[in-house]
Amino acid sequence: MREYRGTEIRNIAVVGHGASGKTSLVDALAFVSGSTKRHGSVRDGTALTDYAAEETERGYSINVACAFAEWQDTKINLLDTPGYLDFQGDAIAGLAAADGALCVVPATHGVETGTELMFREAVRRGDPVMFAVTMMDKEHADFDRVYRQIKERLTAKVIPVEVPVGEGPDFHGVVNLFTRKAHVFKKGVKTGEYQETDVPPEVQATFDRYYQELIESISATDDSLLEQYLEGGEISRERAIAGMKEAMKRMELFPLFCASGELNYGTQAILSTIVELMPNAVEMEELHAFKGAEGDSTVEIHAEDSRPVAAQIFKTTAEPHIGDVSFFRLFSGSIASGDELVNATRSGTEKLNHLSIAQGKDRIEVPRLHAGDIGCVAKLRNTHTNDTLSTREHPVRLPAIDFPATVIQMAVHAANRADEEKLQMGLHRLHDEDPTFEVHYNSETHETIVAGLGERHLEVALSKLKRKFGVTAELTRPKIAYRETFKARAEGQGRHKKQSGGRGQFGDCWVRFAPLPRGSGYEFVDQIVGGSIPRQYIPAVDRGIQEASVRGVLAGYPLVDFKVEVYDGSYHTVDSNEQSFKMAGILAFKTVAPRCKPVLLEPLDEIEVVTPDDYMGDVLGDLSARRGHILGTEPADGVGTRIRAVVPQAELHSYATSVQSMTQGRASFRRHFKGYEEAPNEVAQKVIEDSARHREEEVAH
Ligand SMILES: Nc1nc2c(ncn2[C@@H]2O[C@H](COP(=O)(O)OP(=O)(O)OP(=O)(O)O)[C@@H](O)[C@H]2O)c(=O)[nH]1
Ligand SMILES: [Mg+2]
Repeated sequence: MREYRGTEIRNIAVVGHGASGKTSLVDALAFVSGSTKRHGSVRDGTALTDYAAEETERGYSINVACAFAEWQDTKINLLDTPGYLDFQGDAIAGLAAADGALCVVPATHGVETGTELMFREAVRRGDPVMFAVTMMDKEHADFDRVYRQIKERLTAKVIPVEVPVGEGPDFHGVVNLFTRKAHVFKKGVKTGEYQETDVPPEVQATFDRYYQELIESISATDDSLLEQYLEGGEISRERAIAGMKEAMKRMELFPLFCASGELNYGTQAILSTIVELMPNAVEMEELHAFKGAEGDSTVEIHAEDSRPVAAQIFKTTAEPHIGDVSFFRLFSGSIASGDELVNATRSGTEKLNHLSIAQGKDRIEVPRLHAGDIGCVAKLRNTHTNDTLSTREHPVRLPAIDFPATVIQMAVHAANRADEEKLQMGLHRLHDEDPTFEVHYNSETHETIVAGLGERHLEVALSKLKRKFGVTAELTRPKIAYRETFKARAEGQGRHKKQSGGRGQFGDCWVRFAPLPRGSGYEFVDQIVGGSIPRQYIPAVDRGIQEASVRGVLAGYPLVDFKVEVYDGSYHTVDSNEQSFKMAGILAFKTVAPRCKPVLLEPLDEIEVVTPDDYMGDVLGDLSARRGHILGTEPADGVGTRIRAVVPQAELHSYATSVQSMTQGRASFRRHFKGYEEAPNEVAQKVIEDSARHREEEVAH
């Protein structure tokens, strides 16, 4: 394979809703270009870019995966992305590595939530987008309907550049509006071969209608073209294409194509169009990187070989026998196999052994990669997704990919206790592989918590744990980290006295407890006068109280937000020591705490739901049913309404799943910890009873 320079490279993310035909289309594009020898299939588990065991087992994409098609002296890098919302992080990573998006919409189902989401994300990033209506061969395929849907739901600036010949089982060709030629495919031949003909009579009327629309749309984006058009002049194909490419860059036009990934119909036209209309890797949008490991000063990044190297890792996969494979976009400079680079974020060096490009699961070694290209390398020592590799002379950090925030949390346990250590290691490796999969230890509930983008996401993570790290793990509903606090002041004594043969123990203190405002924590005030407790023993009283307050008196949850004043006590010249005064502190807590009107505090999250207005009533009603307190609503640009509410964590379990099903997957939400509030009495009673039962069970065991 020859070397490609940036001007001969296109980086395209293939995005869309789940099961819209992206993986099948990528396979078809690579196959008809001749870059792969075999046309794989998602159903058989042989598709080029669905090669992870988790993907072939389930029949859908989970990881962003790279393939390429060499076409018309150009290397088209295709980033196949997952459509399910649970794996959205990888779809965002795919867009981050690309300069343009191919948004796939099935001719049968049309525009769905995932289509909308990914289209908007591509536009937000300023990437040109082409639409491909796939599955044109399927029963009930309807090109016109999908076109209208895109127009209504996504953008009025979509414009067909092709017309299908036949639809559904009769689909057998595409007519290009620019060339006025039809590609007619022979039934049963799946190699992408076609015959070129004039516009078939049965599509002439549609052709004329769409042709008119196309030329008007392009003219509308360019004054000189408009003038030419209004004066009745013919617009040449070259002028029209150049006009379209410019309009696409400004996101004023989004061309629409049609194809069947299964039959390889219409795929060559898509390849040619990517070469013609999509920006090459050197034309990428303006990009700045931060200089050095810290600091905000930036430097412009250009996809030129002569510039310093800057490559960003957008995906890492951990494989049992290979180790980590890091996929990167080379945004600037050129690299050769064996080069040594630095990771400015983590300040280590990395050697690029066996520099490669990926064709699905196959990695093809290459001697060199030029600015703008996408490649991969195995076994980097300490470089993870989102890190930048650059040179020692010009260390830079590219802006981090903005991965979506997690929406679901579960507790995770190794099925076999002996595997606990392997579990922790595996979980952290999974996080390195996928930044949207998070792990942390909750020291209040003593549970390891995993967080992700949905139930499916966490379930797939468990499969990976088993396959890659040999650990069987289970997910359970996370315990809620309740706390306790006081509502009233009280005072009393803690007296520890023990006489056991030799030297005794003696400690005695008088303390006053008082509630503090929410979030103040713990405060200890020494008010001893006249040495009723010697100086050196006072910190021991403090320690004793703190130690005891870890288990509150109501339900054993940590006691917070209170003040302790120690104001009197007594001691014994021989028998007193630190240990005795710590015991006195513990006893004082046990005596005084129950008199301070202890109450249960529950953790609350602030959540923000963005929903189309159609579902607003349902979402609000549901939030109220979850004891939510609505803070406010406001319009959310182009989507519907943004609702802000504070909801107890105990009521938010599997909220992500409920809100998805309530809104047909059209709402999105974010949550973050807000604080603690007193739990309503009936909630508190239940928690206290549960905790008492739990303690009884523990004693019984
Ligand atoms: N008849 C027909 N079936 C297709 C076509 N493209 C895809 N399919 C089938 O539709 C199903 C989904 O296709 P995929 O290519 O996996 O879709 P995807 O968009 O990659 O799905 P995710 O990875 O889940 O986002 C598979 O069973 C394919 O075989 C097509 O053009 N025609
Ligand atoms: Mg797929």
